[in-house]
Amino acid sequence: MASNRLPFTFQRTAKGLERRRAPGGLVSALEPVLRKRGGTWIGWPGIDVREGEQIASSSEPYQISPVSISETEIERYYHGLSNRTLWPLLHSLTDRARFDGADWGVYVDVNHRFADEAVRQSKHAGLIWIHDYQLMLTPGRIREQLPQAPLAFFHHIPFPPFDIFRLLPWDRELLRSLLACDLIGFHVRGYVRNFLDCVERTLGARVDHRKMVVDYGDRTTRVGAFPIGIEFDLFESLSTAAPARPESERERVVLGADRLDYTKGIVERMRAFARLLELHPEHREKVVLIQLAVPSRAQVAEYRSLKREIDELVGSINGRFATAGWSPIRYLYRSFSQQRLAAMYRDADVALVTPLRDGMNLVAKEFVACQVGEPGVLVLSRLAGAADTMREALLVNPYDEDGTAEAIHRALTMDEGERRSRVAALRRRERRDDLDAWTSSFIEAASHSRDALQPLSDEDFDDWLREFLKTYRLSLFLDYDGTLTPLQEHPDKALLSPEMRKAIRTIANRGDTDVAIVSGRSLEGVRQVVGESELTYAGNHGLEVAGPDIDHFIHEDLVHYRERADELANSLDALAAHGAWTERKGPTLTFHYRAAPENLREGLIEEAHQLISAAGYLARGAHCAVEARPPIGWDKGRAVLHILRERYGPAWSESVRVIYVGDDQTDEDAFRFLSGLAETFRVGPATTATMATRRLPDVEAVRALLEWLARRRVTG
Ligand code: ADQ
Repeated sequence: MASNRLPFTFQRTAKGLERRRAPGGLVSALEPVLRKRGGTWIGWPGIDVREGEQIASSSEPYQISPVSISETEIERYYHGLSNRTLWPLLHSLTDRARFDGADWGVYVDVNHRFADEAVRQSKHAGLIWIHDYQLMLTPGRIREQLPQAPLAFFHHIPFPPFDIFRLLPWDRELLRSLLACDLIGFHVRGYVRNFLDCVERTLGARVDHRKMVVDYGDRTTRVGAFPIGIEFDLFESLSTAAPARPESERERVVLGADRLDYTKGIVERMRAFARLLELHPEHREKVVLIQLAVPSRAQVAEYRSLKREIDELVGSINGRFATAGWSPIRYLYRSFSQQRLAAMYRDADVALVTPLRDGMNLVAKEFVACQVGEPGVLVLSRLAGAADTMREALLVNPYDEDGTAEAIHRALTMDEGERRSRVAALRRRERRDDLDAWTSSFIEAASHSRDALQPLSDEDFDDWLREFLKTYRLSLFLDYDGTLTPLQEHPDKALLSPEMRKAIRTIANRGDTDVAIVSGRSLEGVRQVVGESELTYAGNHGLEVAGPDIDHFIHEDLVHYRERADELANSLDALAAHGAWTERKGPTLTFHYRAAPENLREGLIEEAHQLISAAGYLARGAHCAVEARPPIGWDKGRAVLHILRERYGPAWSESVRVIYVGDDQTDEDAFRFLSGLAETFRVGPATTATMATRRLPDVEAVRALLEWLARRRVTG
């Protein structure tokens, strides 16, 4: 399991390392899970651990694996991107979100470090389970290294609607990484819905909203709502065991308990309480609001100014209403033990849990578990995930001061019968859906979430392309190796299947569609292997083009490279032992190492790169190959533009629709050039980044697409 923090955090003091429990709901929730089940907890220990410093203790029945993060990294990764960007944005508090590219860079680095540590620790793991918004990029990196490992993510905070999530400049990267998981869990259905909407609209993933399954490229991910619970029995027994409240303290208590965070609505809550005292003066001198606040994120400026704001507000409300023997608000800015908390929950008449937004909120649940004596009343924000299930609470809108004040009044005056029945229903549910139930259901779902990819159907293509194609002429661009045929050890073995050939032929014969094959092979090579005379061909990644209505094109700088290519090929032949070989393509060449043994590959790649650069070529990695390309600023994107202009004139975009299907890095040049101008499809593994609008899992899916294009009907 990996989360930003370990369950405890260290501080360096004069006496040496001081260990404390880490604050917040995530640790409250996950510590018991590992305590019961064992495992390895990967996380940040709160300090930069120095050589020789021992941080694990023998008291934990699980392993600890610290990830070290320097102070400057914490500033950008944690205080920066996590807490100044993702935290407010995912809570839909967009005004507070700051976007800083330097923060993002460090977030990437640190997430990769967590991933690499998880990979190291994963040998015997039944499940790799990543937690929360600080580590959203971790799954993608793990998946690149462990294509088969069971991998799951739980998101502890809200997931906002598409219109908010897309404000994030790095939305695609985060979504793509999450889709590397087998299972992604959220607290409630609303967040699931938002997430599905985001991957569908941002990445063009295929989503089954009813089954809550996402197909993206070659992967399937299950998404689900798993409302977290608490250790109900623990809180119940702590509150039963706690000493009774002294008779002298007879004032009625309204209780708030939160990390000091602007999402928790502490300011709004205090104002609502003051409003109660205005609207219903009968509560004066009889009721107090006890607000507990755990210090949190004090390094972030917003949190420091929130603290000042609350201090001042408490002063002003107390100043306004206090009498000789009574102050309305008692504000305690510190952490309490679970025993003390349980006693305070039990003795409160009303719990005020009024966040402006909250993933779930455990305080509401802990309060309910502690109602072992006189039943209290829970006033709960509709905007907390907890409100989804805790329907028997008095639900309020925390932005509505008067409404909240009236709800507090109603809670304070509610008769015992109603209080008892509400609390009983709430307790029954929380006892049943406790932390154990949550853990089991999540782990159970994670172990069953190896869904098979749904084959692409006509419905998918209808959705994606029908409107786009409508009455237009279609110009279809297809890469060859890896797109129309599976990648083979030797290019000679990569031949079109009869079905694929038939589909291409039918499309080309329709009269309203032109087909071009754009390949890294030489022009002659690709023309021969496809062998359909009426198509357009672009060879050498577009450096040579020929086809109907197009003058034979050879990039003018190529002549300078013919001889050099021969020399380079000869020197690469020296590496040709162990099955590596050089494909000569006229002015360019490709060095293939697919047949070379794994342990020699790294050395071969490095040498090939050196020889290629020394000859004045650009070396570019491809599928088990290194390409040598002349550095003349021409790529598949330029070639596509050349073909479109030659065939349809400069205003081509007014008369034709373009579809491009490709599977490798060189096709990305075309995807980039065509973005917004075409529908583009990237074939293959979903973990690679792409500029394409959609993904196809494999060559079979390309065939399905071509067959759909072959028989599509033109509608008016
Ligand atoms: P948090 O935002 O930290 O958690 P929450 O779920 O309410 O919020 O948990 C707070 C925890 O802090 C509770 O366990 C509570 O007992 C404890 N606490 C509160 N006041 C305290 C005090 N003064 N001293 C000591 N402890 C105190 C995030 C999400 C939530 C989600 C959880 C779990 O923001 O929405 O419910 O993770 O997924």
